[in-house]
Amino acid sequence: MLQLIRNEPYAPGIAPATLDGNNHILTTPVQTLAGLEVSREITISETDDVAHTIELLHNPTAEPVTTTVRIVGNVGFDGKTTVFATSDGDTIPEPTDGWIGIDGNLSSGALVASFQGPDGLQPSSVSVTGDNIEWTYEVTVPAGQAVRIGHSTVVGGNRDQAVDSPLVTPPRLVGTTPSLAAGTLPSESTSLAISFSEPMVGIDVGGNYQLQSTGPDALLGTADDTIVPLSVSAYDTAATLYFTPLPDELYRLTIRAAITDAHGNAIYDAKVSAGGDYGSFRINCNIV
Ligand SMILES: [Ca+2]
Ligand SMILES: [Ca+2]
Ligand SMILES: [Ca+2]
Repeated sequence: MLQLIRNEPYAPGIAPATLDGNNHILTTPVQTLAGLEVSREITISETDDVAHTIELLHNPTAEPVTTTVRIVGNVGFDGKTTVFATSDGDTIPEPTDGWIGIDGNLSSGALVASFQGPDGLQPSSVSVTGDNIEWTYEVTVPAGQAVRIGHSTVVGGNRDQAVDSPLVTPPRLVGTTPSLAAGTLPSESTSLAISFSEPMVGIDVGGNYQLQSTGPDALLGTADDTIVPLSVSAYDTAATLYFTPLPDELYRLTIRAAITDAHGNAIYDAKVSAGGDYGSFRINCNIV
């Protein structure tokens, strides 16, 4: 990870970094950039494959310093670099995303980058370009004070492992009643209960679900699809959808990304994101 203040790189030269007594926190030497004393603390967790980095910006002057901090990391996946998920359910890195999942298009391990400024400070921009991830903050450090910008990287053997780190824990769809494991529901079904891995926001809003059937052309996703009216009752980790008895047909249930956990994380499912339509969770079911 490279840090730049007003495009000047933080490169503290040959002075050695220091380890704390437990060998868990690495502190890099101080370099003065744009009037700020800049250093970095890196904490490696033994238990969860997470590296936490704190960019420490200390203002030793008597005036506030406002500057641009750009943090650039090489993710190491070269030309295969793929953003497979972000916290809001799409694959677009944005300043509002709490985390970004990146891998080598399923060819190797995966990582999740999480960045949170102090007091809710959001980056002004985030991008993944080539195999670099880069985020930029506009920061004002008050006179005589310090600002810490934290970011963390989780490494996993694959997408699921990286995303299931305690740092991220996006909600998952646990299952349905009746089960959709076989891809079917009984004919004339009138309800479907959906359970999630944690309490969810927005699960009680009917508009956050869409049940559609193929319509006359027997194809899903075309203009003649029929939207099935539904109602929902929900609490905590579960929602039950109610509808009039469904005739035999192919249906698609879309669970919208507006349904999130308490931290705004959208539902994550590797199979769906790999299909390139991660914004909503879909179940194709033949009702027979
Ligand atoms: Ca996003
Ligand atoms: Ca969660
Ligand atoms: Ca159709």
